[in-house]
Amino acid sequence: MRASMSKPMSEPVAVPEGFGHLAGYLDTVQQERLLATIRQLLAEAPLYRPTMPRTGRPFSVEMSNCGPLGWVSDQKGYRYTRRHPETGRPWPAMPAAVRTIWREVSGYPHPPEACLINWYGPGAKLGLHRDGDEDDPHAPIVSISLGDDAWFRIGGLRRRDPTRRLRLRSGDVVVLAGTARHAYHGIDRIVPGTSPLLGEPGRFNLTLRRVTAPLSSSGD
Ligand code: MD6
Ligand code: FE
Repeated sequence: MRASMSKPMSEPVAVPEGFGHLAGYLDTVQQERLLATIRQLLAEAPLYRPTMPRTGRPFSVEMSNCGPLGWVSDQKGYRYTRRHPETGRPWPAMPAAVRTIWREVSGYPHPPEACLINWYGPGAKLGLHRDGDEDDPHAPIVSISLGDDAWFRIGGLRRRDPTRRLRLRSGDVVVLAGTARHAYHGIDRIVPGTSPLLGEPGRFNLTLRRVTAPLSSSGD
């Protein structure tokens, strides 16, 4: 057949084992409450713009953290710190609502230690990456989206593996466990004006991580 001689039909790409997309996990009231909590945290630990290791290029995403540890990036590299890089103050405590979501969806018996807060203005994106700065490679990562829709891209364990994209909406929760925990993923772009939640274009994404490997099964 002539048609099949030209461009091959693209095959659907499977998501890696351990990937979970819990669409609409938070209802509107829960989203509004969590947003108010995030805004309070950001008054204490303001968003700042990280820079890339070596090149010092600024991220298009702005960041902050809550919890005992926070993920930071600057010319020295990626790492977890106990203090905000600009204010020098300890990160604010992780809100109970966030810890509850972790408990409900992570399937992991120890609490999260870091909650990275990403802010995407219109035009911001997050390049394809793997989250690999945590000592505990078995703990999943859980993410929560608030505000405008985003195109999330996920591939496999190698950067060159085929990828597929999914639309994340306000209130969605994503779990990267198992193989997916180590898969390449990123945000191509947000879709400004798709959610009324924030009252302005943009998107928050919270990613909850266990950083240290628990010493025992003591529950902390
Ligand atoms: C974002 N998310 O949704 C970026 N990482 O804005 C991530 O990079 C991510 O959603 C690890 C686990 C889940 C995620
Ligand atoms: Fe990530």
